[in-house]
Amino acid sequence: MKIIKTTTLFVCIAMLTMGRGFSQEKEVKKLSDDERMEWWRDAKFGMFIHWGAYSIIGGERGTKIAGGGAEWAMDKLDYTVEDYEKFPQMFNPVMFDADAWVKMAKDAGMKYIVITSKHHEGFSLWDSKVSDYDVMDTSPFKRDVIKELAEACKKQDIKFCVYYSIVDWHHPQAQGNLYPNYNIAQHDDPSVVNPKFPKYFKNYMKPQVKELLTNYGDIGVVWFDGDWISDYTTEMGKELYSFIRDIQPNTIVNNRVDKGRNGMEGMDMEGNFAGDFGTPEQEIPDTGIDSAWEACMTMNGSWGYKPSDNNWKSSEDLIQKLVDIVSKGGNFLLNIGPDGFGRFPSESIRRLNAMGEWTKKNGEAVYGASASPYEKPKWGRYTKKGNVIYAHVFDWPESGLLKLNKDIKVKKATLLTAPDSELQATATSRELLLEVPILAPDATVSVVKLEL
Ligand code: FHN
Repeated sequence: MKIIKTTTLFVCIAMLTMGRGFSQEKEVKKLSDDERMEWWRDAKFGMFIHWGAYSIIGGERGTKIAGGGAEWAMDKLDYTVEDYEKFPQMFNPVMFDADAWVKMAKDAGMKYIVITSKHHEGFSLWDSKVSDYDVMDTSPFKRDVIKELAEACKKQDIKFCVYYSIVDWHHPQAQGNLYPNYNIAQHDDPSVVNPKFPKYFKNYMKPQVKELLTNYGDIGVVWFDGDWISDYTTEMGKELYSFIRDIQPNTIVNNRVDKGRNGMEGMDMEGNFAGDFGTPEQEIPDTGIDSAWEACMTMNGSWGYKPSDNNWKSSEDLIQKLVDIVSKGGNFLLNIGPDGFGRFPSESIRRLNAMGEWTKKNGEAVYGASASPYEKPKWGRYTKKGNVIYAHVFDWPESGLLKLNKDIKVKKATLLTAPDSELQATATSRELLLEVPILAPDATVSVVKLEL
C-alpha cells in the first residue's frame, strides 16, 4: 500500500463542472494521509449499492438461474454483447429516488455510500462523454443517477463514493470482443488478453474516472474492482492512483486499484502496491489487522438484485458482524441490490431498519472506535475509544455476572443505555466480575461502558 509523505499545502482546484449542482471554484486543503483517512476510519459503516442493467434481469434467463451474484448475468447466463445490450436499452427505473435511498442509509447508521457507477457489464450510470453505453444515451431513463445520488448525499451530509469496474464485458478493447465464448476460468488466464486493452485504459477508463472526479463534487472513495484480469498491470494501477490523487488530492482509493490484493482475504501481499485500504470480501479476518481495511458483504448471497435468493442473513447476525469488524479495526460496507424499478428489496429495508435502531442507541461504541486491545471474549467483543472500553455482549450472562478481562482497571461501569445506574465491579486474580441485570438490555448486542 502506498504511504505518501505528509506535506500540508493548499491547492486551488478550478472545478469546471457540468454546471449543475457542483459548479464551483473550490479551495482544497491537501491533507496528510492520516487526516485524509480520518472520516473513513471513524465512519465504520457504509452502504454498497450494486445497481445496473443486471438489476432488470434478477439473475434469471428463462428457467436458468445464475449461480452466485446476479450482477454477473451477462457472463453466467451466456449473453452475447448484442443480446445483452437490450437491457441497458430497457433501463427505466421510474421509482428511483436518490433522497429516499440516502435517507435509508443514514437512518441505518451508515456514514457513506458506494455505488457501482459501472460494473463489469460496462453500462455507465452517469452522463459519460466518452461513452454511448450510458444511462443518458442508451436508456429511456435519461437521468444521471450519479449526479442525483451525489446531490442527495451532499444534502443529507453523507459521503458519496463510487465503485468502478476495470473489467468491461462490453467495450471491444476490454473484454467485449471475447463474448459469448468467455468463461470465468479465462478471467485471469494470461493467454486470454486483449492487446488493445492499453487503449481502453488510456482513452476510456481514465477519462471516465476523470469525469466522475470532476463533475460530481467531492468523491469520498474510488472503489475499484476487476483487478484480477491479466490485461491490467501494476503499472496501470500506480498510474491510476496518482491520476486520481492529482484530480482530488483527498480522495481515498481501495487497494484493488493495483494488483496486490490477496484474493478474497483482501489484504495486500508483500510488496509495493498502491491503494489506501484492504478489501476483504464476504469474510471477516479472525483477528485485528493493523492497517486500514473494509469488509464488504451481501445481505443474501448476491450483490445484484436476485429475487430467487432467499438466503438472507438475520439482522442480529449483521449487527454482530458490524461489531466484530469494528472490534478488529475495520469498516463494514454492507450491500443493497435495488431492483430494476429502483426499489430496495423489502428484506433489505427490514434489516436496515433493525441496524438503525441498534446504531441509534449504541453508536457511541462504534463510530470513531478502534480495535480491541484485548483478546476476543467468549460472550462478545470489545471496542475502544480514548479512555473507554465498550463491552459488546452477544451472549448475556444468565448468572448476572459478566466476566471481563482482568487487565481492565475500571473506574466506572454502566450500561450504555442507562448511564445513571452504576454497575458494581469486583477484581479477582483471574478476571474482573461485573454485576449486571439478569435480563439483557438489548436482545441482539448489549453494550457496557467501562471508563478506565
Ligand atoms: O465480481 C465482483 C462482484 O460482482 C462484486 O462487485 C464484488 C464486490 O466486492 N466484487 C467482485 C468480485 O471480487
